[in-house]
Amino acid sequence: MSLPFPVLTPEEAAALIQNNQTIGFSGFTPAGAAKAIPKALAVRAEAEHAMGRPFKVGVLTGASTGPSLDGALAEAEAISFRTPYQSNPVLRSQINKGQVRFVDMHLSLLPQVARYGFLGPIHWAVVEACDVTAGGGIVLSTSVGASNTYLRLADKILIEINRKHPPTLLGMHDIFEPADPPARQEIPIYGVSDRIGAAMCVVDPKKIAGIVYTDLEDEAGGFEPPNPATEKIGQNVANFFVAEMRAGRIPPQFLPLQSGVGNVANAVLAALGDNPEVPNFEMYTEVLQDSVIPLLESGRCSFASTCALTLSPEAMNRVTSNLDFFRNRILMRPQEISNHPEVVRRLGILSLNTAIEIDLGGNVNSTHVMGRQMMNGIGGSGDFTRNAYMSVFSCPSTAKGGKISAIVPVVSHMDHSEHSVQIVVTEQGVADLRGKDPHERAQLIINNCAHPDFRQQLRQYISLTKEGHEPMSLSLGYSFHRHFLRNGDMRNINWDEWR
Ligand code: 0RQ
Repeated sequence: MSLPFPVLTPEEAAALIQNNQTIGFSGFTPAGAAKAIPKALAVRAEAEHAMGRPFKVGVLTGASTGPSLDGALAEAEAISFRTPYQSNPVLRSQINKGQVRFVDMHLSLLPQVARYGFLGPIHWAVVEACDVTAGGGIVLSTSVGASNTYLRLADKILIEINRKHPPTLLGMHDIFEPADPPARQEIPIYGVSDRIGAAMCVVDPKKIAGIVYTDLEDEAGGFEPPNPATEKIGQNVANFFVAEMRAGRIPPQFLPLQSGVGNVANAVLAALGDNPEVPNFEMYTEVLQDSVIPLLESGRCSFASTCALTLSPEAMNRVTSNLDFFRNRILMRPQEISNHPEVVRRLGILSLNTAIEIDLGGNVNSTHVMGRQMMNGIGGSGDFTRNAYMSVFSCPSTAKGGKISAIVPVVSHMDHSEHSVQIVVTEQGVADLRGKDPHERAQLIINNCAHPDFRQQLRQYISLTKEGHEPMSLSLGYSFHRHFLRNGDMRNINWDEWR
């Protein structure tokens, strides 16, 4: 049956969007991101710029996206404002030069912040779907992100129907949006696989300005195979959880896992899957990467609740060619629900996230290199860390060929405080900070997690601090960073230079 909506080319769809408007795009990681319309919008922006006319838009998404959205729009210098997360090199550079206003936000908060009107009006929702009904039912594709909220709030809607994804993805989404205060009630998820919402988003069909047919793969990048450091980190995390289970602090049936994105997260999941002492587990997480698909197939992971299927085309094919199997094992939820503090706290999530640097108090910087240069953003790491049953942060103990210590006296930017971070893991070992005071924390982190090249220097730092509850020196706290910026290396500090 043909749909009662105008069928547009991407260019015709892009022509409807005006300078200075705000667009809520689908996409949580490159999974399910709109692709054809943003690319055409980038071409339009370049043409407008060539004629000397301004053309920039505000870009809201679920999280990062791929080259066709963030990449194309950034290269066209068409983004004025961006939230809540990104990972594109061109956009990152524009953010760090102050050319794009970027607001780094907890992902669970974004939909409610948009609903409360804190981000201003949302003129357009541009979402990818695998099916649309004449009555305004929209079956999203490989992610939910904040699409359900944008579809409801936006003045007008453009839909990319991507034929790469079969309409039979129907049933893999669980669309639920809480009421706003003072009418907010509990989110009734009591187990990882509980379904609480609808299989599709439903909008007023009059808002649909057009549909664009596409046939485009998601743009999820592959991962590097685990290296010795990431492999060791994975084993350290798995062994720690097994020891906690033996000690009775994790119940024998285990607890649901959340895992961030990236190479370290992938290696940790692989190690947990390989460890025979870790029982079959569930995941309540925001992103499913390739490594989870074989774990679901083998039964090591019995169910995965997520916001996005961030899969390579090969892994996605494995899912779509066996949909009856995966439909009973995967549920995609809005980011407001996949990352909701209430649910994370109730289910007792074991959270695994990655740090750029960690300080001696256990404070974590996940976002800014040398305190100034934005990497990607906080993403969902804060949603989970602050509310987890056990919150783990891991990273290699050094970066840039050993010149940078990931363990520093004081983090140069703080995303997760000592009050939320419980366990620190590097390839060197595990620092279990639970129930430890600041001086005990510092000793554990130095002895168990810092690279041997930096342990002595970190101990010297502590010896130079004055008596107090925290081992803190206001003058030397950033000595490692300052020494690096001057010499290109954090090693061999001359303390007298920085006092
Ligand atoms: O630089 O790209 O130039 O080689 O940072 O580091 O070791 O490859 O690790 O890919 O797992 O990324 C924290 C950035 C780690 C990521 C971060 C440099 C290092 C390298 C990448 P190169 P690795 P990963 C889920 C939850 C925050 C949000 C989050 C992240 C590059 O995991 O963005 O967890 N997390 N969200 O060389 C200078 C240091 C460094 C450093 C690493 N101390 N100083 N450079 N690097 N440490 C996501 C969502 O919510 C969707």
